[in-house]
Amino acid sequence: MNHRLHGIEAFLLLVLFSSIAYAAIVEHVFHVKNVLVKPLCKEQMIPSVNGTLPGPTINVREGDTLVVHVINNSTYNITIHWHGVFQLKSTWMDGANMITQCPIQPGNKFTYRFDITGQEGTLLWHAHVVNLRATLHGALIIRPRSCRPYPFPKPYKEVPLIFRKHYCPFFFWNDDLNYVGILNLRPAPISDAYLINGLAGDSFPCSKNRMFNLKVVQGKTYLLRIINAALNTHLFFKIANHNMTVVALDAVYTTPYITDVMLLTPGQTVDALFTADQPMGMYYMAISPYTSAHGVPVPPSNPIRGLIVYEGATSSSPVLPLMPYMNDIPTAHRFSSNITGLAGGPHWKPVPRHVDEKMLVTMGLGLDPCPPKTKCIGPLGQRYAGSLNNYTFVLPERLSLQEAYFYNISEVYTDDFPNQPPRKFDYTNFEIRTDSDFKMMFPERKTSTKTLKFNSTVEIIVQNTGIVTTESHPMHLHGFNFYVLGFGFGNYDPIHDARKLNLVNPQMRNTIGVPPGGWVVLRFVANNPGVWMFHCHMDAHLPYGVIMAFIVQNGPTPETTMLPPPSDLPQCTRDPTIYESPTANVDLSY
Ligand SMILES: *[C@@H]1O[C@H](CO)[C@@H](O)[C@H](O)[C@H]1NC(C)=O
Ligand SMILES: *[C@@H]1O[C@H](CO)[C@@H](O)[C@H](O)[C@H]1NC(C)=O
Ligand SMILES: *[C@@H]1O[C@H](CO)[C@@H](O)[C@H](O)[C@H]1NC(C)=O
Ligand SMILES: *[C@@H]1O[C@H](CO)[C@@H](O)[C@H](O)[C@H]1NC(C)=O
Ligand SMILES: *[C@@H]1O[C@H](CO)[C@@H](O)[C@H](O)[C@H]1NC(C)=O
Ligand SMILES: *[C@@H]1O[C@H](CO)[C@@H](O)[C@H](O)[C@H]1NC(C)=O
Ligand SMILES: *[C@@H]1O[C@H](CO)[C@@H](O)[C@H](O)[C@H]1NC(C)=O
Ligand SMILES: *[C@@H]1O[C@H](CO)[C@@H](O)[C@H](O)[C@H]1NC(C)=O
Ligand SMILES: CC(=O)N[C@H]1CO[C@H](CO)[C@@H](O)[C@@H]1O
Ligand SMILES: [Cu+2]
Repeated sequence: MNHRLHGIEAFLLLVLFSSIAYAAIVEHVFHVKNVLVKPLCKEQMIPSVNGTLPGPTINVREGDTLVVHVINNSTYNITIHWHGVFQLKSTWMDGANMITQCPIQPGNKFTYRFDITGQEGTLLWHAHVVNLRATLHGALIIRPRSCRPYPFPKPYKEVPLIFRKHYCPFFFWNDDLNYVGILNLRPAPISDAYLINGLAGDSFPCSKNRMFNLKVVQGKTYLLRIINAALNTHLFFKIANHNMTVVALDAVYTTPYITDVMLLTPGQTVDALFTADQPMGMYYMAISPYTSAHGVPVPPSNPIRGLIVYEGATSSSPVLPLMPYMNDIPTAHRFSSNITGLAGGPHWKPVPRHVDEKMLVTMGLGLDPCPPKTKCIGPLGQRYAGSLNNYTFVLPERLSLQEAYFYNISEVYTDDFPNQPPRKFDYTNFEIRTDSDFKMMFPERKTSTKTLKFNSTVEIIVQNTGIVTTESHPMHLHGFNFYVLGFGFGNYDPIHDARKLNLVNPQMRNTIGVPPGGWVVLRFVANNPGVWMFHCHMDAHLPYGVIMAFIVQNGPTPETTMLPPPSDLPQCTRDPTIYESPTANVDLSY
């Protein structure tokens, strides 16, 4: 047999292999329905995907097409967002409520269909309508195309670890309250427990016998695929007596980074190798909250535990990890800022040196006047409002932003998001000295977008402010990964700090915790036409309007031009019969 092929034959074979052998269509059905569960306290009716919590894990290979038929049999409006997926040429599939689509209303369905290319690792899918992602979420695992190894030793097993919060009682805000408007008249829901893979473990009396339990073989290495799906809490993660080696963040490979503690903001993921290299025994893993807005040191309260059990272990008293204090900013910052990207690794692209759009975005909370005859919970008796360059984002109500853009429908948004805040001030040490300072606390409510030329390089300095309080806000960009060129505390110094940016091997992410009272410098290439949200991934800050949206214009070719929406894209028409308030007996006692 002649094994030698001529050039063109080899090329054709390659094409065949890459399109047939490598790219599969992975198809799933998501039944969104309300189920009765009892994870902790009393039985509760909550929305779920297919009745499981967390929802189903989706496994694909890079290059595959994912097709998910979402059938909404719940009583809520929903969308599903594929958090961190680029959605190249599939911008209508991003699932951002009122940005790329109207919600799938109760009794309706919609099919998400998109390719997953140029990224590998762990991501998550979640609902993107008010706080429904509390229970509607799951893992999205992207493995290399067949035959391509990981850029690290092959693990013995892979273990997803999904962290979330459980609320008792559970309620949703989308029943009787306007999403953006009067929402923050009452406090955010109080979390009653954090859960590891749906289990609260032995820190809670009624879940003592339900603890996540990982059996390991001594000497073997496991790939932990860790997801923080909590609504509003940054979480520390540790395993007693063991180090872990981070190999990817937000489905981008990193230089291997050894650590005994991790920090994940809501929406972030970490892939880490863990070797069972300690004496035979039992070891706790634990998660505990990180709250950067608090000044006083607070020990972690009641960390949530899971168990690692070495096969053949006889001891029955597991070793406990010592968790960081709740406001341990240095530990959080070291982990977040120290990791570098795997320059030259799979899917790596060098940092573009030329910047076309330079933005400084002041980010944090501000205030919105309390309506007459109401009692508001914010400072000065006002309501909280988000502020990005002094704008509070207001979601459109009748038509998604992307449809308004695509069909050129006016009066839905204004394309005026500024490249600078309206005024320079000492951002992190805000004090009210003048009337103009006072006005700075009350941002303008708008649906404001920023248009980017196709393929332009955008640099955003995100500067946290102390207008209400300095706090770490995890900023999430849809449609792109950004390079994180630098981090710091205080006000960004365009001379000194600019010199220290990492343009060689910065980490790349889709969600970044901006240091409390500090800044990050992000850079991305706007090579994906469509409308993309940039927002805080603390769910409670979404209705406050810590959001803006980029409109990326079409490129010069059909390949770089936005497609029309699919014919079944949900519309916002209102049918009054199906909007009965599902949670009339909301408990407001806290
Ligand atoms: C969800 O449940 C349906 C049946 O109700 C099933 O056909 C489907 O495969 C399930 N999806 C996943 C991702 O497990
Ligand atoms: C979903 O609702 C439809 C229409 O009401 C019904 O036919 C179907 O059985 C429901 N499916 C599930 C899984 O509840
Ligand atoms: C964890 O890593 C640190 C730094 O590399 C090292 O000093 C320490 O001994 C390691 N601990 C374990 C349990 O391997
Ligand atoms: C890692 O953290 C240490 C301690 O905070 C710091 O000295 C070092 O410069 C950091 N390295 C990188 C690459 O950020
Ligand atoms: C969009 O609408 C505006 C105002 O209605 C009009 O001036 C403009 O020419 C339209 N643009 C396109 C591309 O249709
Ligand atoms: C911020 O917006 C508010 C509301 O429109 C306005 O009163 C205030 O002057 C703005 N701040 C600055 C510095 O422009
Ligand atoms: C985008 O810009 C890069 C760098 O300038 C260039 O190499 C590339 O061809 C451009 N892509 C398209 C699709 O125009
Ligand atoms: C569901 O979505 C429709 C269309 O956007 C909207 O009119 C309706 O108010 C929403 N219902 C709830 C309960 O939020
Ligand atoms: C809102 C909605 O679709 N509700 C349906 C859910 O499923 C049950 C039974 O399958 C139907 O009776 C509801 O009408
Ligand atoms: Cu926030």
